[in-house]
Amino acid sequence: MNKKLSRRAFIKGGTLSLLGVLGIASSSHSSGAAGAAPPHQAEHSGHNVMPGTVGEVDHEKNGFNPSDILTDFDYGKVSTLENGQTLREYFIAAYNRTIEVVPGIDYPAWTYNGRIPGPTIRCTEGDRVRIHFSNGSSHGHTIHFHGIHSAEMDGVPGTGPGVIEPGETFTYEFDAEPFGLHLYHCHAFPLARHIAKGLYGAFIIDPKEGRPPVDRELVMVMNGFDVDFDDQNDFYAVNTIPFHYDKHPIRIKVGEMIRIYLVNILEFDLINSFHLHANFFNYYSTGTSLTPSEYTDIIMQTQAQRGILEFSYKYPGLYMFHAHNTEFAELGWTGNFEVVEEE
Ligand SMILES: [Cu+2]
Repeated sequence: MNKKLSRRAFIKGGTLSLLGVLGIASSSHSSGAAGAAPPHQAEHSGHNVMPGTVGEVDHEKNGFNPSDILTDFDYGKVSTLENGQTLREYFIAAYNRTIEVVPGIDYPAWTYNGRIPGPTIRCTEGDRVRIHFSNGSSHGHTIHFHGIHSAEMDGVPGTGPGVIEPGETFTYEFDAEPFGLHLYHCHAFPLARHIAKGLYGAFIIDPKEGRPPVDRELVMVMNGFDVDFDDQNDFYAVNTIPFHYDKHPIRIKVGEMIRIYLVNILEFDLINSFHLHANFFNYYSTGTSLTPSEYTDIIMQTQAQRGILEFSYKYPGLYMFHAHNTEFAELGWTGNFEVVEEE
């Protein structure tokens, strides 16, 4: 890619014309143009509210699909310790992997378990969490968990095991607290590079008594990709692939209670946001209380900030959700809920 083709140039030069050079064009089409669109878009004709990318990335080759990541919770290998405490063991390996971020653009990513975001680690407050980490990549990495634990288990260079070098392993272990929505990420330096390359994931600690039941729970990790390595993002997304939920709307039913675990790990930009169309949601900042901190249709998060959203839709239809930083939305961070009547 031309080094001069920075993100600002993308935008200044008119996103679509420049993206067109890269084999990307507006997929916003009228029904009359739908016949010329690739088959997957014809199927979803009318869903692409935003201009976006044409075609589909190779999810199989990538090794993960953002539609599956939404509901893919890793509860670990469960057993009981002698003291009666629940032990959850997780196996996380860091390795390099090429990810097709948008059709035709491969990104040399660093991953936990070959996917971005890494596995959604889920446990209950008070559980013993044991993470078997092995580094199969070509660089030294760590896993730094947000939560309460000893310095040795903090996953930062210079403390405890420090950086886990290629070929090495380390077992992080701690009691899960406090309940809430947290995250984990690599803390090796340069930090921005290690995060931007893809080493992060959501970490959910459920309250002992659980949260009130809902119909569906979804995980959304807001991220971005700097594909030309100029320390500016070229694409933005939820769960890695720009425009994915725009092309593949998330289907829910009228009246269904939805809970979203929303984490912002976006590097290089100070603030990210989430806006829900034609609706309002209860927001639980960091998920550390069962009482909502806000009733709103937009929240903003800086890097590592996270929170839980709860809502249901009153009317059927197609509803957008996206960053209200419109620049981010136009570069991929946009999606749709397809709300259908109860059958
Ligand atoms: Cu790293």
